[in-house]
Amino acid sequence: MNPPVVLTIAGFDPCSGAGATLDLRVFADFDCYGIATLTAITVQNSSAVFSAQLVDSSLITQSLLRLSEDFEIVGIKTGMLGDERTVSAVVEVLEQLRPKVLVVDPVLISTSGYRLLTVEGERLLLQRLLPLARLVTPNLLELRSLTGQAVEGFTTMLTAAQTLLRSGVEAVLVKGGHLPGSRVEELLVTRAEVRRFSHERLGVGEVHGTGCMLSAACTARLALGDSLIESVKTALSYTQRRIAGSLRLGRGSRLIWKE
Ligand code: PXL
Repeated sequence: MNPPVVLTIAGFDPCSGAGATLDLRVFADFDCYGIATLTAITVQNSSAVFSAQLVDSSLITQSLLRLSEDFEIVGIKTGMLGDERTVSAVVEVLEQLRPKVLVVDPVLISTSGYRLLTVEGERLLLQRLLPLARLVTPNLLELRSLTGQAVEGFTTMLTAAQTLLRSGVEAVLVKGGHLPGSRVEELLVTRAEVRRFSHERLGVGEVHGTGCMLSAACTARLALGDSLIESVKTALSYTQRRIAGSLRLGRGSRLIWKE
């Protein structure tokens, strides 16, 4: 039987530590056939993002249309989208395609402080992309920015996640890694239930691309037909193992390698 075809719509990180090339590695790990539409070429190394050239939105539209007329795309993930023109090009195609599995990683700002989505793009993502999505995977800073609410602990994390559900997205997975403590709490919130996942902080130091990895793994598992909860559990434990196996190849953050 053929593997499911899964698409990432994301930026290019020349370190392969995040973005589309990392997503393709994750899809392959889960025996999904990965394809990609690039939204941007970034200039970065393992220490920082320095600049980015966005891909023309008409090229993105053409790429999405050509891929979707050819393949039966079972799952789609979005990562770095850059600006409002890209978000609206992506939304316009996805409103036609109505993919069963759409996972939105709301990539806003790199750890080094470089903006990967404009403010107007963020507004469009909230208003038009999230209503099409099965899952959105913000970290605490992204959750704060998307809801305008302070997020300082478990209770405020839950309230803000419930606010984000009002966008129309089916589920919110909040990554709690930015909160202090020896354990990391992750929270999955749908209209029907709240699940809390907790694990020991690995303490290996800054690892690049863990958010991309988690959302790509969720996309692959959902495309393979797992339930939302099973997909998230599998994706979280896979990401933990990969963080444990990360390497310091450059002078900055560790990069994902093997388990
Ligand atoms: O980790 C967020 C991210 C996603 N996509 C691209 C990136 C980054 C962070 O640097 O460069 C292309």
